Amino acid sequence: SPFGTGSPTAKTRRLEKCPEIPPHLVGPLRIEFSEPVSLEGIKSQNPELRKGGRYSPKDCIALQKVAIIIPFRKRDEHLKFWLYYLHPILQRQQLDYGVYVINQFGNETFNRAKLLNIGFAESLKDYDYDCFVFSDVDLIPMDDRNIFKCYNQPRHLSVSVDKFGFRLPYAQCFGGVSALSKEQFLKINGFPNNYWGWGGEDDDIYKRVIFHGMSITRPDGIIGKYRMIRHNRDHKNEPNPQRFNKIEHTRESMDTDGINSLTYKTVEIEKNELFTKITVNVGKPA
Ligand code: UD2
Ligand code: MN
Repeated sequence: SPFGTGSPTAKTRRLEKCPEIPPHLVGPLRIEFSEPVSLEGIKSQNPELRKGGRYSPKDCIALQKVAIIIPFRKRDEHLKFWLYYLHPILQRQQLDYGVYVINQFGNETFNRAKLLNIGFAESLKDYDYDCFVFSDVDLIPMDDRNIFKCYNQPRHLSVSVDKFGFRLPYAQCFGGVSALSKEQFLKINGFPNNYWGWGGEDDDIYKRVIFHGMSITRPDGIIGKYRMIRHNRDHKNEPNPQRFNKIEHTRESMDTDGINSLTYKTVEIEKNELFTKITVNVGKPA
């Protein structure tokens, strides 16, 4: 050939960035929880996953490195459905991602926001993530165009959940599933560590975002559809009676209570095939 050594082979060709719009998305998805799913089945359906629930596209360079952080205790059935539905979606979204299940050790009161802070810190020990998606274990997107990535402002992904009649319950709602870049997360000093039990922590996080001059972006109500697996309130996650008082004081507390004051003890790190499970002792309410 007059053009030198010939066309580049698969081995020597430099990968290009993945396209802004992932080409294999399908749009609306059928999500149901009537048939149980098995971990073995999920493994065989996702052969390209690496240890610890890691993946990166092989044909292009992912636009973002995303850690997905799930606060967890005794929700194994929900986690199976989450893994069953989310792994294929995240691969179609061409993300370089890892799944981190942050499991609260012991039987003290649950602390969702502190577990999320721990997920941020622990996932960064694993890989140089630049985006963090925080997701409840029981929330499954109904449309794969709802991309698990970060935007120029913090993003709320679970905007129309079936349990709320597919509507945003209130304009400041930031619970469920959210995405913050590393920079956005550090700007708000992460999440509060002192909300024990159910409720309030999501509103505190919303206020941190607003008080730091940022705003919330959301997909539209069609792309942002979600199903929540039906459940009862868990033992040791009763509504926190202090939540109303605490969210009145976010402005004063946010710069001293957060990722800069986070303390915990790691109990165990398990790199499973479908996810990394990090069991942590978060302590108990003071
Ligand atoms: C709402 C919010 C949630 C959070 C919570 C108040 C939405 C859609 N969800 O969810 O983000 O703000 O209110 O705290 O707005 N978990 C366990 N084990 C437990 C307890 C909790 O794994 O024993 C985890 C699990 O990931 C669960 C999440 O914490 O999905 C939130 O708890 P929930 O599902 O009981 O709260 P819910 O549905 O009212
Ligand atoms: Mn729930």
